[in-house]
Amino acid sequence: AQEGKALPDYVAWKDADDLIVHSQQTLETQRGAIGSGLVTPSEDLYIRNNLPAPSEEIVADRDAWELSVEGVAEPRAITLGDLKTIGVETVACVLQCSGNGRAFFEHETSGTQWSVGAAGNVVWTGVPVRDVVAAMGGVAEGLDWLTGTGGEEIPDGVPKETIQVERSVPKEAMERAILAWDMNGQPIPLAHGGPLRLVIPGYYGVNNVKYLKRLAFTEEESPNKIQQTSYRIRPVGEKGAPSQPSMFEMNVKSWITGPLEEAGTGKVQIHGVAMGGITALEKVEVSTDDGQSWTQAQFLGPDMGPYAWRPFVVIADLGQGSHVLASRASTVDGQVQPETFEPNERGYGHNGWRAHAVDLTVL
Ligand code: MSS
Repeated sequence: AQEGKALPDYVAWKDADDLIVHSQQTLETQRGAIGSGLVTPSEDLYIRNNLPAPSEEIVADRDAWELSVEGVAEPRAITLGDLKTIGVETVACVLQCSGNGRAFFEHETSGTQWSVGAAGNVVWTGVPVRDVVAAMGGVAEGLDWLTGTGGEEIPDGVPKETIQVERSVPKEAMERAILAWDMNGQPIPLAHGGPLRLVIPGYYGVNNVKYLKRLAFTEEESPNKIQQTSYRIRPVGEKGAPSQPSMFEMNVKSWITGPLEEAGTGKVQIHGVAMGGITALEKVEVSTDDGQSWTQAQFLGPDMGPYAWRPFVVIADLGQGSHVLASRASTVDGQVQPETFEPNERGYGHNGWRAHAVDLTVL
């Protein structure tokens, strides 16, 4: 692990060589370790916890975990064991922190200085939220938000609104949301939200609530700080407010994962990963001349669906000297990764291709 920090105990099973340990609660995948990886191995996946992870006890008897479902015609508590009998679906999607790319902003930002590695492509298995809702008589009338509450214990005396991880997303997102118990074919590790996690394909990481203990259809967004004022795109220097855009749908983005520093002359394989957010990708282009000309890249491996990322490759003939390598993704509905991205106070959502470019020296 870089930065001279050892892996924290609760993620001691991770691959230290592929990770950057920013803090006990924030670990990033190294850019070079992403490579052309179609599915991010759990050992390499980034970690972002707003609160310390709960004790391992909560994954001792996974099927006994209880979820309270509210805002449906027949609200009730249901165990994970019983949820498994309602339905099952597998979805591949990018899990990406809202602050991924924060390090590329030029203004000073508070928060973890993520480069590209607060993201991974993950395969989740669980029950579709729409099936759970159907089994409980449908969404009650007039409730526009789907709210998930995390299972971390809130210390006595701390008002829960100030720290509890509870996120609301527009109700429509329930059509593709799942309540997941498996990640990459294994029971979800505690660090990634086991025993039960709300997964909202195409939405930023923060909406994918770990240790899910309550799923509620609500009239309003959660009153908690993490919803009301945090995770909002706000002008530099301004305070967070509910009127500002919340970190829901992810934008189109790609980045090169290799080579990152040096290469020999002759043919060079330039590879990376690209994602469309909530829309499928149309193409990725690569430039080796600082964005003056672009070549269409080839996708590598199978298409795992619109919410997954796609590894790509371009083979280029590069002469000795320095080259600026950049990639630019576009979606089937015409969104194109922009050259630059407007600064925002907390440094969220950066997808500008120029800042993500690589300075390569060909020897
Ligand atoms: N959940 C809970 N419960 N808690 C916490 O803290 N965080 C968030 C999500 N969820 C949390 C939750 C965030 S913020 C993110 S990114 C994610 O998660 C991460 O994941 P992983 O698994 O990687 O660690 Mo930013 O937007």
